[in-house]
Parts: sequence; C-alpha cells; structure tokens
Amino acid sequence: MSDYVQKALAIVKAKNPHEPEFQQAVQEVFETLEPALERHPEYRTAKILERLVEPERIVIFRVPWMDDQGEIQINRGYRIQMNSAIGPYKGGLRFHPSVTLSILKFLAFEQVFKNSLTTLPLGGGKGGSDFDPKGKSENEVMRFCQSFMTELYRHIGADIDVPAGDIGVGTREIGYLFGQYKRLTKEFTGVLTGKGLNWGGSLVRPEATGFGVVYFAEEMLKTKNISIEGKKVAVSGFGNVAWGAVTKANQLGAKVVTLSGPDGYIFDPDGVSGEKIDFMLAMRASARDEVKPYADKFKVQYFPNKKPWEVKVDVALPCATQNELDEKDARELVKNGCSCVVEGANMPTTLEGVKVFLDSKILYAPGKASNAGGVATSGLEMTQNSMRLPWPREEVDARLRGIMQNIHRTCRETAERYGAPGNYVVGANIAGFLKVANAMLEQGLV
Ligand code: NDP
Ligand code: 2IT
Repeated sequence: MSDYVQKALAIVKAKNPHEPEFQQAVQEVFETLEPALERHPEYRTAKILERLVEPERIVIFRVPWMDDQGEIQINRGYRIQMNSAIGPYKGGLRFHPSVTLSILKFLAFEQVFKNSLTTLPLGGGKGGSDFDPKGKSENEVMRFCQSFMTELYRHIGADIDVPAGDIGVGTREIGYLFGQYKRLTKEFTGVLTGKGLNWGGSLVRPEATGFGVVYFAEEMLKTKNISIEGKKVAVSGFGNVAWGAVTKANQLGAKVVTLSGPDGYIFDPDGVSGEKIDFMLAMRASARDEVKPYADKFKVQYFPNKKPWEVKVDVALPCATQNELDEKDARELVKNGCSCVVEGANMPTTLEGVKVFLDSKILYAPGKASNAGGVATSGLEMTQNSMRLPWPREEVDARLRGIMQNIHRTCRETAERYGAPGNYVVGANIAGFLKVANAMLEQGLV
C-alpha cells in the first residue's frame, strides 16, 4: 500500500474506532485502488478517498411503538446517505437485532460502488433498525414500520433517497412503510422499491438478487468454458437472496445441496428443488430463526452449529450475512475442489478468506459485483414508476441478465487494464470507484 492509502486508512480507523465492519469494507476497497490512484493523481489532490468514507449525511432516530401487550418499546432507526454523486441515494433497510451504525455504514459504503457498477443513475445509501422481527405479530410489525416511517419520511423522496428491502425487510414491510409515507405526504411516488405488484412494484424484483448471482456465476464459469449445468452448489441462508439463487440454479440445471440458518445447515443430496424451494418461503415467513424444519420435513441430514462450507461442491454461493465465511472455511472449500465462489450476501467473506480465494486463483466474485442484480432491478422499478408503465417479466429479466453480463465484462476488463487479470475484486472496486470519483470531481468540492 502506498503512503497515501495507508494514511487514509489509518484516519478511517482512528475516526471510526468502534466500527469494525465499516473499517473492513473500507480496507478491502482501498487496498485495491492503488493502480487507479497512481494513474490519476488528481484523485489524491482532490482528497476523493477521504471524502468517500465520510457519509454525506446520517440520520439516527428514535422509533417508539407499542407491542401487543400494551408495553412501550423503543428501537433505534438509521438512514446513512452515503454518496449522491451519480444519483439519488439508493439502498435497502435492514431490520435485525444485530444492526449497528458500523454495519449500516459498511453496507452503505459497499452500496456506492455496487450501484455505480449497475450502469444506472443510483447513489448509495443504507438504513434500518435494531428491531427484531422474529416472533413479532403482524400488527406489531405494522406499528413498528409506521413509527419508523413517521420520522424517515422527512429525509427520503423519489428523487432524494429511495430505500428498499434487505435482511428482515420484504414486500410486507415495504407495504406498511409505503402506506405510512403516502399518508404523511399525500404522494403516490416511487419512494420505495420492492413494492407489491399491484401498487408499483416490478416483476422479477423479489427474485432479482438471487437470479443475478447465478447469472454472474454463469458468466464466470463461461470464461473457463464450463457450464453451470450439472454442477453441485452450496448455498447459505434461506432468505430472499438464497431463494432466488436456488430457483435460478435449478432452472439452469445445477443441483443445490445445502441451505443454512443461524442454527446450522442441511445437506440434501437430491437437491433443493420443486416444493422444497417453496418451503424456503414458508420457513422465512414463519420468522423462526432455523433451517432445521427443512431437515425434519424432507428427512435429510441436519448439522447443528455448522456451516455448509465443509461440503464438497463445485460452486459456493454465500447468501446469508456478513463474515459468514472465514479463512478456515475458504481453505476447506478450495481443498475440496470448489472452483467458483460468488457472493450473494454483502461482505460474507472475511478479509483473510478473500485472500485465500485470490491466492488460490479460483473464480471469486465480491458481492458488490455479483449481488448487484437486486438494486439494479430496483433501478428498473424506479424507471417503470417514472414512466408509469410496468414492463412484462421477460423485459425486466432480460434487462437484469444484460446488466449482470455487463458488470461481469466491466470487472474483467478493468482488472485486466489495471494489471490484475482475473481478479474480480480489483475489477469491481476500480470500475465502481472511477465513475463515482469522476462525478465528484466534475461537481466541484462536494
Ligand atoms: P432475508 O431476511 O430474506 O434472509 C437473511 C438470511 O440470513 C436469513 O436466513 C437470516 O436468518 C440469516 N441471517 C441474518 N443475520 C444472520 C446472522 N447474524 N447470522 C446468521 N444468519 C443470519 O435477507 P436477504 O436474503 O434479503 O439478505 C441476505 C443477504 O443478502 C444480506 O447480506 C443482504 O445484505 C444481502 N443482499 C440482499 C439484497 C436484497 O435485495 N434483499 C440485495 C443484495 C444483497 P434470520 O433472519 O432468521 O436470522
Ligand atoms: O444490498 C442491496 O443491494 C440491497 N439490499 C438492495 C437495495 C435496493 O435498493 O434494492
């Protein structure tokens, strides 16, 4: 690392001492930008790195609501408006008890580069709350969402900041949030994405992130003349992204043999297909924190407190959460002959794990490139809302596939151009960075 990058990183660590996830995300990006900074000294003069790590704005707010027993509950709400150089802030909302400022800042930071890669005019943001949807009644979830929006609505808008779903936030929550936004503003606009189909949502948005991950995997394998058909795939998680990935993997003839939850993983040698995929939706809707019900229902092996990365597979798709795949897991995957790791979750691999994948020269795609299909389809939802014209499924899916192919090509070409052929981390980070950095330069001292 050059002196400049080292210093910039040291400042980030000193200024954000209690934010390990944010530091991790910044370090991963900064370490790869060197060749771009060398070629473009103007970024350094303009202090682009220092600006990128300082959110344009953060809103932190109280979310009071009443539970079904009549007891008052208080949660903390957040919206990080990270960067609007290339478009309105855009990014999901996460409702999970583990949510902290550090986690949302890392997600917002990643989002800036991811959104830049989509080729759509989307800035970067993220938000959420430490609210735990697990075990909450429908009415409690609604009251929480209404209270959350009662503050958030002041800070967002179809041309300002457009939130969507993430962990713990799906169509149901987006519905309650949208309803409250409409009451408060009298406006029916595309202020949120991931909406229901009858009120402005886009076809394919629910599946989009997982579909995009598999389209990306397909492109990566093609560079080695390998087809995804017949490949054995390990998936982690059983939520929205995992469901989309499993669905598309099946459509393309691959066999998914694992799913996981915070409780452990299941191994299904016959493949997660057909009604078993529908059961993933039922498990998620039940708001239980477990994948074990799958093993009970379909009589397959269940490994409590274990991660699926010990299974021998050709392709691994981590789709649960951050830092779910560490150095040891990465070594195990590589040792067992896994030749392609494509991230569906945001930052699921630790820095040490990433190094193992890069050193071993297997195909490895960072989430900001491979899971961009979700936000890209959110961008397509915004376009349809602006036109007041819904597109048919085929049109959205074809555009999504085209965008994923485009991101793949951009990553490869950029990595090549900057002296790291085959390195998707370098390709994604530099390509995502250049567009945002240039927009910032062109807009003056912002
Ligand atoms: P869901 O809420 O649908 O599913 C999340 C899954 O991960 C659940 O199985 C959840 O179990 C599990 N999980 C959550 N937190 C933890 C934890 N701390 N430890 C272990 N498991 C955990 O979320 P999504 O599928 O939407 O999101 C999954 C990942 O994909 C996240 O990293 C998200 O940021 C990323 N992503 C999502 C996009 C989207 O459009 N939805 C787009 C791009 C990326 P439980 O909730 O029961 O704990
Ligand atoms: O991490 C992500 O890209 C998302 N959760 C989707 C964001 C969006 O605005 O659709």
